[in-house]
Parts: sequence; C-alpha cells; structure tokens
Amino acid sequence: MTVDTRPDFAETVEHPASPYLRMDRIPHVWCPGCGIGTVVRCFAAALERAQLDLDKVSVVSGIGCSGRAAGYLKLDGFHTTHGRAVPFATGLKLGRPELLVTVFSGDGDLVGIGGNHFIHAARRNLDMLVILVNNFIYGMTGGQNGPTTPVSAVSSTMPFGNFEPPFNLPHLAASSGAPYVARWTCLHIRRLTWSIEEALNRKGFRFIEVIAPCPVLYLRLNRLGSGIDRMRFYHDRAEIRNGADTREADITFRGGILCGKFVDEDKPTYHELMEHHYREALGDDYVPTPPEGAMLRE
Ligand SMILES: Cc1ncc(C[n+]2csc(CCOP(=O)(O)OP(=O)(O)O)c2C)c(N)n1
Ligand code: SF4
Ligand SMILES: [Mg+2]
Repeated sequence: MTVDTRPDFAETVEHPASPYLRMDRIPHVWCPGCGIGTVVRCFAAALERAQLDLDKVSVVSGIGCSGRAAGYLKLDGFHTTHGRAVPFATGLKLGRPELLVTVFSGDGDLVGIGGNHFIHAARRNLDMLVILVNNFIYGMTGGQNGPTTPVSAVSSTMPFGNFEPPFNLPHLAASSGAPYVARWTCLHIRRLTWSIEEALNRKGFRFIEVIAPCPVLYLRLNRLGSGIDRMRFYHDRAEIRNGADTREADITFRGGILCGKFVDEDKPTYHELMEHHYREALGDDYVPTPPEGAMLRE
C-alpha cells in the first residue's frame, strides 16, 4: 500500500489574499468563469500594496452579484439596499471623515437604480473610491437589460436585442465631475491592481470601471462563449490609451474596449469646499469637522 505523504494544502497553505478576505465565508457564491472574484482579488492585492491601516478602510456594496463583495472583504463592510451604496458611503464619509471609504458594486446597482446618487456624488466630488463591475446585465436577478447593455445585445427582457442606448460610464463619471476615471477589464489584473492602489491614495470621487464576464447570463444569452473566451476577446480587442477622451469610450456589442486612466486631476473635495466656505462665512464661530476618531455626539 502506498502512503500519501503530500501535505494537506487546505490546512497548510494560506492563500496570499486571505488576510484581506473573510475566509470563513468561502466558498463564494459566484459562478465558474465569473469576473467578479478577479476584481475582488485585485482589490485585495491593492490593499496589500497600499499598506493602509485596514481599521480605517471600509467597503460599501449595494445588491447584486457584484454587491456580494462587501461580505467577503475583511474590512468594515456594509451590504446596503439596491442602488444605495453611494448615499450610504456619503453618510459614512460625512460622519467619519477620517475613514477611507470605498464602494464596490455592479452596473445595475450603481448606474441603474443608483444612477442619480452616482452623478451627484461625482458632481460634489465626495471623497470615495467607486469600483463598478460592468457585466452589461443584471446578473443576480436573471439577466435583465441594464443601463450598460450594448445595443443589439440580447438580455432576458430584450429577447430580440436591446434598442436602448447604453451609458458610456467613464464619460458619465468624467462629465459629472469625477477627478479620477479609469477603465480596465478582468484580464488587466496588474493594471487594475495598480489603478486601485493609486486611486486608494487619491482624494475625491475616484471611479474605476471593470469590464467583467457573466458567463451564465450575458455570454450565454449572446452566444459569446465561456469566461475564458471573453479573456481572449479582452486580450485581442482591448486597447489601452491613457488620457483618451472619454467621449471615445463607448462600448458596442462586438466592438473593442477602450481602457486606461482617462482622468487624473487634483480638485477640492466636498469636505474641503465645505470647510473653506463655512470658515469664510462664519469666521471664528465655525466649528470644524470633528478630529480623527471623535464621535459626532458624545
Ligand atoms: C429596490 C429593489 N429593486 C430591485 C431589486 C432586484 N435586484 C437585485 S440585484 C438587481 C440587479 C443587480 O445588477 P448589477 O448591479 O448589475 O449586479 P450584478 O448581479 O450584475 O453583478 C436587481 C434588479 C432589489 N433587490 N431591490
Ligand atoms: S450570474 Fe453572472 S454575474 Fe452573477 S455570479 Fe454568475 S456569472 Fe457572475
Ligand atoms: Mg451587472
């Protein structure tokens, strides 16, 4: 009889991302070939590279497959209601300005039902990093048409193909005022990681869109192959053009995908504008934002 002397990897080998993940919640809910896990992995790698005090970093998600991310990241996390990740993050940042607030959610959540909150947070330059996983569809609820579904793509509610023009998200964010705007695909794991790391260290409304495969709905309904086929597509058809005009970042059904860091500006955040304004208006009577760690009310 041969004795198996191989180590039990499950017990002895720790995944490099495990310090940043709630491993007790693994296995996760995402389907094989889904791109969301890759984005979470890049987020974890970016947290490691940025060497932040994780007690000061929080993550807010809405509802959807992408919205499950907050439950797997080992940060103070909030899984809020559908479309309300940005307003929740806004309240968190206003109440606890010393926190680094991040939002991680899907296209339907952030720019469908939550679209109004998204543009106003960008307009006000609220201090948060928003990572949006764009799989062109409402994944969790069965593949309905969403705000980014390309024209002519099939969804469960547009069986003869979509005729609604979709949002160009980098342009939506940039034209609403976001000072940091980037787009990557799930294939660009290093560039995405570096971009998240960079954006973690910036201030204001930072927006990163990640194009991700949803093999069981979007790819299947549109006969676009498997998750790995999409990776080949991203390899062949993604073009990196940093600094490109976001008006050129439209995505068509079978067309290429413009990627890169499109906007990187320094402009005053909502908080900075507010402090400046009230200092000017009220002078010595102005009571500034509570110092780090202080509670708003005793
Ligand atoms: C108020 C409200 N309306 C609708 C829903 C149903 N719902 C849950 S997730 C979702 C879509 C999520 O799509 P997206 O944000 O793109 O996430 P994905 O699953 O594709 O990652 C919808 C419509 C809900 N939970 N609450
Ligand atoms: S339904 Fe689509 S988006 Fe949701 S976990 Fe499965 S592959 Fe991912
Ligand atoms: Mg989606």
